[in-house]
Amino acid sequence: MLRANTAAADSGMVSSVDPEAEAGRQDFYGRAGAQSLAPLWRVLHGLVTEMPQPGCIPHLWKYADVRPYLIEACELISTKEAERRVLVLENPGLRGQSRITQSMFGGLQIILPGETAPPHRHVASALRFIIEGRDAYTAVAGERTTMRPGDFVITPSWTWHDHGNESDAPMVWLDGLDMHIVNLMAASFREGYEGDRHPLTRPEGAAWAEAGTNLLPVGHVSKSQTSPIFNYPYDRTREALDRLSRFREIDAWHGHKMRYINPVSGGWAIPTIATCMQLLPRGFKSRPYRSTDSTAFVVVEGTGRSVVGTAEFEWGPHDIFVMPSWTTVEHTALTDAVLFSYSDRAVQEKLDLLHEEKL
Ligand code: 1HN
Repeated sequence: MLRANTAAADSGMVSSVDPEAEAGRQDFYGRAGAQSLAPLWRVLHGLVTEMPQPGCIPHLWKYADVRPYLIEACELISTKEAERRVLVLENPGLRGQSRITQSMFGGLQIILPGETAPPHRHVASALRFIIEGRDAYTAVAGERTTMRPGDFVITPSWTWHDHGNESDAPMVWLDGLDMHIVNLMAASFREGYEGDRHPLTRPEGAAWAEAGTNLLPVGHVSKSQTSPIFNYPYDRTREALDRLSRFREIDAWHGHKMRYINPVSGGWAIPTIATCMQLLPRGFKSRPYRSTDSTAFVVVEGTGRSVVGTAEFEWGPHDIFVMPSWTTVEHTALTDAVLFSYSDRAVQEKLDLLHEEKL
């Protein structure tokens, strides 16, 4: 007979396992297994955990340590052969899985002067956050945008995209993708384009003219839940943060933090990936905060320190660090500092999963 404490005992919670009774069950487990049946009571507490078990751990990538590997990769493989020359930011708690957090992909892509990355499309949505170099382009659905450091660029789900660097310096950006969420639901498709470039069908700046100034063309119909703006330029973001900081009371947990929105709906710019930019004024020390959306941060400007759980990170421009789910974070800004961040918050909010705690 099933005792009330059996589930706890079998999951290691209580040490009152009766070895005789357990031995007697083995035969049952074997026969049930042959029928593709398994006892829930042996796994229940691992399935429904008392608290988030993020798997990913706090981690800091210093850009100065990473950059030489990006340069070396350029000598070893072309964009043509690699398709995308990306070094994956592998969370040390999730090695071999191409995850920066348990739900998000993060990688650094480098493209050299004169190189192009061929067109393709996929169901996974992507963000690019520009780290180094200027004036390379990405083309999305037939429209080019020129990218500069600090720009936040979107590749919406299932849109053709290719990249090219017509500048005279290497260009590096962070790629953030949601394919682990897509793959959880076995909803992934990918397609390569015949030819080196997808045709340009719209002039550069078209998307911004249509949706970038709190105006929309009369009769505009949204094709998707993703923002029609696909480049949020840093100079605009930085100016907004600066002006904001002059008249708004600072948030004790987040500093001056703005979310990137789809201006049509007011929702997140990408339906699956929450993206934010925050200004931490010099000397600001945030109060402890935790939330269930494991988050990757990219330092845009300034220097500071973050305590993430038991880890302590000293960061400067271009460094990248991870705050796992339900792990307390405290930021200290040594100079005025600007942090970009992305997470699965957009999904958790829609599904009523998000929990947060402001201490
Ligand atoms: C991808 O398509 C790009 O288009 C970058 O630049 C990184 C990582 C995994 C899967 C697809 C790109 C990617 C990616």
